[in-house]
Amino acid sequence: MTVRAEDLEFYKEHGYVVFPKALTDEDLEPLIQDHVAIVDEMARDLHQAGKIKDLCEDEDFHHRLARLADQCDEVDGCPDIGFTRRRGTFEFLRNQNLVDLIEPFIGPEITWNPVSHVRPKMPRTDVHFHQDAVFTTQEAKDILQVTVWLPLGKATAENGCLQVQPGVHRQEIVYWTYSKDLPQTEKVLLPMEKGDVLIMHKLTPHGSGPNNTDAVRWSMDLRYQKTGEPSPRPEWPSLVARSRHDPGQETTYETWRDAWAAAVEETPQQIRYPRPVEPLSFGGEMYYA
Ligand SMILES: O=C(O)CCC(=O)C(=O)O
Ligand SMILES: [Fe+2]
Repeated sequence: MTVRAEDLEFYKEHGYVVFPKALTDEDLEPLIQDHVAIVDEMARDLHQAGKIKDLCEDEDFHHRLARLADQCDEVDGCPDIGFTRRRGTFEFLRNQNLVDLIEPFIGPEITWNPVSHVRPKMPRTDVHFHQDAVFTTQEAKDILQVTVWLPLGKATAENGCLQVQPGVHRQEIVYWTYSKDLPQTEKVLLPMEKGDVLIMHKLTPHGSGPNNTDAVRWSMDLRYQKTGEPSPRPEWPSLVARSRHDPGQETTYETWRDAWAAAVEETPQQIRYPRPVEPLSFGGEMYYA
């Protein structure tokens, strides 16, 4: 799919843009199959530890993790990308259709950074409004970065699709204290289908309401930045997803996998960096072009 001038205009004005049917089932299948396997492993481990009675093998991908959680309070998600470091997931992070969409927003030298998650949003849970710009070290606070959000099934008002506050990014302010000081402006619901991709500015406030279904709302939220700028989470590995200048610089699966194995050995828990206490002007590049 090509990004049109009007898509970039919409993004500049509203701070987000949705690309319907940007990815095919074929693009998403390796990623989904990795997570089918991850949930299956979780089920077997829980069963072996005597924490669940039913493996729920007949449940589909959208329900199985929720049925495991029904049986065991300690299940509230699944291990994240760098902890499972599967090949299909790695390949997805640098999928050509995906990276083609990102390039007009940050340029041809594209790095995926580790402020990126697979998010099985469980029944009843919600996400408070925030800007993604706050998840960073102070050293990397001004980098050019976009959030890429995509559902692995249907995301609806009922299961807690993403919501955004359009236009707030144009204030060029980082609300470091998270939800507390965010301006109260219109919230727009973004129902999305599997295959749709949202690209969002790092200063756009967003969140999601409760998942009022008995299924998991699976999604990925990924961050991509211009290569060469500091990482917002330097203790965990990034990967060069595309380099037009020197494709030889693109990270291989083995390098990424081994770097993550070493990094989580050293830093197993996500670090919460100190944040300024007041909203502050954003000092970085707002757009690539
Ligand atoms: O998936 C959600 O509900 C929220 C995700 C989020 O905050 C993000 O993608 O940055
Ligand atoms: Fe976010």
